[in-house]
Amino acid sequence: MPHLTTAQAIIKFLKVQQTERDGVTQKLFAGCFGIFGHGNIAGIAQALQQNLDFRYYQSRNEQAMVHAAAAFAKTKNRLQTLVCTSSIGPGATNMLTGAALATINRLPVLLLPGDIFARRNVAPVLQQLESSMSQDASVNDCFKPVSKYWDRINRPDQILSALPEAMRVLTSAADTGAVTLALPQDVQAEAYHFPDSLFEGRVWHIQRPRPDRDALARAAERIKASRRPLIVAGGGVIYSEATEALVALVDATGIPVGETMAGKGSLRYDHPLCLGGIGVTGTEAANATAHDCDLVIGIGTRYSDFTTMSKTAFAEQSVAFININVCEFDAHKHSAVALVGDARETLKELGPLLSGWRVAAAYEANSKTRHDAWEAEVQRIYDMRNTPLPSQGELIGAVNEISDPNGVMVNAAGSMPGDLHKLWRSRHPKNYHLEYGYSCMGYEIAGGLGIKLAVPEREVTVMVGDGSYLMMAQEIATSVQEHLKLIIVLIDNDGYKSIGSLSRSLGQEGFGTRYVYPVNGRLPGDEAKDDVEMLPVDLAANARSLGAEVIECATYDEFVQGLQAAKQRSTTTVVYIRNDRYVGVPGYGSWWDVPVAEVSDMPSVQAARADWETMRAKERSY
Ligand SMILES: Cc1ncc(C[n+]2csc(CCOP(=O)(O)OP(=O)(O)O)c2C)c(N)n1
Ligand SMILES: [Mg+2]
Repeated sequence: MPHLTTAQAIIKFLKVQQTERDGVTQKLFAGCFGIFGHGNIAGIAQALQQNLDFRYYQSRNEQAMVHAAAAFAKTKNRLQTLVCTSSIGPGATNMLTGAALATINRLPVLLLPGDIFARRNVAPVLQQLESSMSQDASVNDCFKPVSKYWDRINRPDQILSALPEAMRVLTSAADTGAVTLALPQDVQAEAYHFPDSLFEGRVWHIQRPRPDRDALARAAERIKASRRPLIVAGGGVIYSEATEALVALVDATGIPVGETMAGKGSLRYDHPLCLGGIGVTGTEAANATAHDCDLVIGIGTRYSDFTTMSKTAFAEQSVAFININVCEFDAHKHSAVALVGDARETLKELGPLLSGWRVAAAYEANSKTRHDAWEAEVQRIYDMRNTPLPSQGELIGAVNEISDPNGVMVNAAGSMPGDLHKLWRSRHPKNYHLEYGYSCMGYEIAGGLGIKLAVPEREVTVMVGDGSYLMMAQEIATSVQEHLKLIIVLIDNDGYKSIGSLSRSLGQEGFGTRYVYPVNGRLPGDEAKDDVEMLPVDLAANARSLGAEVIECATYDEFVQGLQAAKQRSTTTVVYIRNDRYVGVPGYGSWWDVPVAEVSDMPSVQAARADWETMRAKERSY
């Protein structure tokens, strides 16, 4: 019966938790990120100090450390993750955005925010949210809707039941996300005689559930009866390591594949039936195929509005769905034949039931033609040489061609996700790391840090816009501290290229999306064209000040040289370049429902509203 503080017992427990899948066993937690304050200094911080075999990493911002943990877990296909400890109050609430991101992307992270005194006599402690209605309220209650499991540990012995529940959720393919254990600062430091059994190593077997046999038979019949089936490959394909099983099914049946943001890389870009990204940010090839398909086979996708083009992508009147998903909730979306099960095992069991069946030769040939035409379009954009400022498409091309094919590229928000979804040539399933469940500005560098921690042997290239960079760049310092080298491609266009273009599409002239000085108390938008005064902000100098090496480039050729030089450096290197705010990659007939003001004095808004109403009428209820 070891006599330990609650915090010591938690760390001792976490150290011996393992996962196993396909016979491979590994530690569930690779360590702990944390920022200390009075809410965790005597508890978790003290426990980490006396458990140096459980690696502690500093971070500069609690939100960033949760992003790093989520990116780490994503890179590890959710078989491993990191713990995040914070103080109480602002340190804790800084983690909320990270928690939401992890839960929405179905990525396991364990959050240990400090909490107010359980014993209450000294309340209100510094940073306590007081409530006249209850003494059981704290800011940590905000974690409830963004956590898949939430608990507050008011007595040391509560961890005996809370920790196993937390582990169950973290290791559940269907139910994973952020797990929050709020730890009152007094309880963390309180000792208790914990039973030895708590610290016996435990292996959490990650299951590969098989789908219902009858449902599988129904799905096979449905596929054989289809004429223009299309697979939508989501993140589940990659997390389940089902990419080879997918290739086998595609090769055997001739069914083409469109990929979601999380699913891109399910097939190599040069597979003849890989149609690339699908949906709002999708390719001409995938979206034309989606428009006419009569059967959608969704694998490991939750069908966000980006995937369904706000329910307009699949336009065939009789279109039906088959969903392979380990999560029952997702499997049943769109009145589908639901195959509730692991992607890899389900594909393997579906294969024999389709044996001898293949799509019509003309359909397959058409898919291949579309693939080839799309590849030519990508090359056209890669080869564009816009002046005086380069276009984003050609910069993406350079990064794709120069980065290590075995490396990882990470991005999350701005205009880049859409361009990357279309243009990035994925060479392996982990080549393209897009956080697009939450599309959170500020994820990029923190996420890159988590990825590099997960796969230190791989080259990690962070692609980040100036807006995202300004929101959260401070983890450059952590990457330098930990010798976790990142190549950071910083694309500066003095504001929001993405929201600027969205704003113009709504008739709103880019209002509030440019980083320029106000004129007569008003911030100029795109209507002001070049007649604006730029700000004296120097992001290259900023990156240098955080400890990165910086290569400033002015032209495409300098950018190519800069990328090559960055690969040779041993420390985090920022390749800085400005790009054109207005030269974009075409939309290829895509649409996204962003409601336009119903009444306005601006004729441009009224016109946009009329267009919106036409498209709104096309939205389907599948
Ligand atoms: C935390 C957060 N706040 C706001 C948004 C909405 N948003 C999406 S993209 C964007 C601008 C991104 O600017 P930048 O990183 O410079 O990329 P660019 O659009 O210029 O490519 C904003 C404000 C968001 N996605 N995340
Ligand atoms: Mg920008």
